[in-house]
Amino acid sequence: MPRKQSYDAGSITVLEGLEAVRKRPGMYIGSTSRKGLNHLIYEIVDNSVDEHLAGYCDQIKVILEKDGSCTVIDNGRGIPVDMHEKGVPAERLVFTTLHAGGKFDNTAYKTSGGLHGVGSSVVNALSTYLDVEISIKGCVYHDRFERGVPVQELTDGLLPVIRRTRETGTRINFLPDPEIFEKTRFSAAEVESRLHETAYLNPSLTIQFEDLRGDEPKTCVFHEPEGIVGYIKDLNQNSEALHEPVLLKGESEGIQVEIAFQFVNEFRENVLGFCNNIYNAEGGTHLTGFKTTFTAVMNTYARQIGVLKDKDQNFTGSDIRNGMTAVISIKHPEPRFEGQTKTKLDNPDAARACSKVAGEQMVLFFDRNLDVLKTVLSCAEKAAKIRKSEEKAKTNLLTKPKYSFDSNGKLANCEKKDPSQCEIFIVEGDSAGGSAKTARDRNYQAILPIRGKILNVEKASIDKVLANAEIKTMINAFGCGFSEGYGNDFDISKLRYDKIVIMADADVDGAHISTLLLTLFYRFMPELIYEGHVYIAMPPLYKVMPKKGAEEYLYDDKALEKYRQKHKPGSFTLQRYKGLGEMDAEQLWETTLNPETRIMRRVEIEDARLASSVTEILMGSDVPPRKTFIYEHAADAQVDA
Ligand code: TSJ
Repeated sequence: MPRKQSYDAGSITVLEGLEAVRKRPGMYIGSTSRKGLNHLIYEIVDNSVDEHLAGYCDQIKVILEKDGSCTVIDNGRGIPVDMHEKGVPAERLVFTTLHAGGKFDNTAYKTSGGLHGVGSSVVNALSTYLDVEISIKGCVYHDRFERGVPVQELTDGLLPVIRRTRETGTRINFLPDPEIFEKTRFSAAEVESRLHETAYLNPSLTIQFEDLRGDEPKTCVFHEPEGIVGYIKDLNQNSEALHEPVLLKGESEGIQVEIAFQFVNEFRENVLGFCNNIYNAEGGTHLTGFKTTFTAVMNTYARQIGVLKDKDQNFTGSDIRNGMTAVISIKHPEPRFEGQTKTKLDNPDAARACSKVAGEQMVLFFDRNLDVLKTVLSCAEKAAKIRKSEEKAKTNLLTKPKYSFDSNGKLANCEKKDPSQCEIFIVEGDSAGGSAKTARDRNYQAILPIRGKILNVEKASIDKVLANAEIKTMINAFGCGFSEGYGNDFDISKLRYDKIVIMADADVDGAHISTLLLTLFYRFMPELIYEGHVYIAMPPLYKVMPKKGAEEYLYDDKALEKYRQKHKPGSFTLQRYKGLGEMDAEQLWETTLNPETRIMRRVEIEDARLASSVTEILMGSDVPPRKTFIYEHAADAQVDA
């Protein structure tokens, strides 16, 4: 059992025993999947962000090295290296003792901090090696650990100096341990998007990102002096904005509150919450506090300026947020989280603070900006009108016999009824759908062919979404309804399939269809993704048939390149699959249907968030960003067990 002891005036609780971390890594970093892997970087970077918040660091650099390791460098004060108790440098304690935070202790104040807030010692325990260079007082000090154990010899109990410097700061280089992680390749797209987010939330910080793993090194710099206003502009860059972004800022009960919002000409809301720089996927009290007050104040205005008459009912909260993009960022000294993924802020004082700041500041703004007020209220009017027709559409959908899920004759259902054993494949195109129907094991595999491009739910009103034949068929087939804002009719316990597999061609159109589907699930059935029911099939691009030896499927161009290096030209024939439709039933069974041999990838909520944000990119005609996105995601393919 780890021993709990106090030191440092009782402000931090120390748990010894990194072995506990290696035994149950999931407890400390959530999972050992790619998500957990990327999390290691954030745990380290958060320390530099803390140094920034303390006022001593304005540059952070994150490098994905060619050898698969990651380097994080900051220009802060440097982790203290002087002697701490029992002749150990203070820095050693940072990396070898489990810090308070997360489940163990919530009293230590930390302004930044990861999902579980356990920090650098956990990263150290889960790394093959972790190398440290600290620049302080004119010297660069060196330390090194292997699987959490110090291997650098000390001189008189102190770290050796490896060179002199005029700078100060900390540099960490670590390699995630393949014994711990299922996947050891960091996702550049995800890390990049998270670093960009951090830059938006910390306007005076500059974050440099380098990915040296590919053939051409990639560098980008994130510096966002406009803060969350810049974030709002970014989120809305492909939408028609109806006014300039609005910033509401203030402090209450020791909680700093910043809210930025902007309405666009679209039928959707996108309200993101952050506490201490951490995204709250499940929302929480800060969002409810803001939303409640925003609704109340806007209804009052609506009556004042006559948009609502005495006899009219109030607008609903989602009427009023129709078209809204908002970021709510608070700094809280003692955040507490709850929910399925511990990402829902739970502090009641955060609701009060956001309500108070929003209420006071929005009145100051709208009293002086009547044009924006009218614009926002006209979005609410449109939404209310649609809500009424939508209520009709909903009743229509619900009055249909609930269990006739084959509403338009295309679903080829499976014979088993036990959801835990059933799978449904959503297949692009009728011809591929036909082959899949022949190839499947009809005992437990259902096939739902969908035709061409499905509706982009980000661009359509709810009644259009529900009127869409493919979407209706999917909702009916899954059996659990859909959720939309607060009108939550979604019931995951009714789900008829354990796995929902998106099966699209390995090309740009296929990727587009996958993102549209992910966006649909993300917006209307997010629990499907939260609970891990959604998968993406990874059909191969090539089949190689050597004159001697076994045939092989190759899943990307890199694999083909590798194969070509190992096999002489002329020693094999190459078949290229332009689409799923080109595979015969047996090939389709082997590559995408048979659980023993297929390759598919479970979708995580982060993928869906990204998908939702790249839908626009994929819609456009510019090929390069699409290629990166697809490639990035293809690289994580694995055989599903
Ligand atoms: F996670 C980590 F420990 F590995 C790590 C820490 C990684 C990186 C990239 C940076 C850091 C880090 C820590 N940067 N800056 C600091 N600052 C301190 O640890 C520090 C320095 C001075 C004082 C002080 O009170 O004088 C206090 C602290 C916490």
